[in-house]
Amino acid sequence: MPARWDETFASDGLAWAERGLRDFTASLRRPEFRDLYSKRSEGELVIAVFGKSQVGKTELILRLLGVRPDAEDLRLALRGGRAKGLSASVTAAIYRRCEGESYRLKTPQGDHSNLDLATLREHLRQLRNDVEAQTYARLEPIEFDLPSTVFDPHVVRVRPVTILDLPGVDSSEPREHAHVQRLLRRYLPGVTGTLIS
Ligand SMILES: Nc1nc2c(ncn2[C@@H]2O[C@H](COP(=O)(O)OP(=O)(O)OP(=O)(O)O)[C@@H](O)[C@H]2O)c(=O)[nH]1
Ligand SMILES: [Mg+2]
Repeated sequence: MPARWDETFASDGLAWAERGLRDFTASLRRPEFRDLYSKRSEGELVIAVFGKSQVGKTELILRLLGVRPDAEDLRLALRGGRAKGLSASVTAAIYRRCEGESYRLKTPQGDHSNLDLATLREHLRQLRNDVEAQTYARLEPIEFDLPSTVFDPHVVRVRPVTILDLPGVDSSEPREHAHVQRLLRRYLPGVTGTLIS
């Protein structure tokens, strides 16, 4: 016998909606989408930063997260050896603060911890080579753990927020265009909001 709406609602609160969202989330086949939706259902905001190449998207995110403006070596490493003016971020990325003193980079190809900045830069250089050679086509965000020493100690995190760094839409490197287009088509419809920089 079908349950009456008011009975279900009165006894179950909004649990039915949460169950529906869980089932929907579990049904998503693409793991990177599933992860973003589960963050949303946990109340975590997911914001994507989208815009042209070399306009300061990565810099904006680092500053929003509270990375110190004078952490120049980190910024250089994140460019993966790319000269100023050339497109730098080659795939979607998420940055997090961690308590240790070293860097960690997690990609679908491996989880690299205890990194110094020179090694981090080399991993990113290799990743770019793989994207350009079309031997890397994974769309999950790569994840950076950044040590607390590069953060301004006065910045307070008020609410969980995941900021997704995307490569520039008009990258200067034609060999990465197809990968970038796939990333944008994949992520822009699924996030809570988009910052256009
Ligand atoms: N003066 C100044 N320079 C900035 C600012 N924001 C970024 N830059 C510089 O502009 C360059 C590009 O910044 P990124 O943050 O790498 O730009 P992006 O949009 O992430 O570039 P892609 O990853 O290639 O798409 C870097 O050399 C930054 O140091 C800013 O507000 N002021
Ligand atoms: Mg960038």
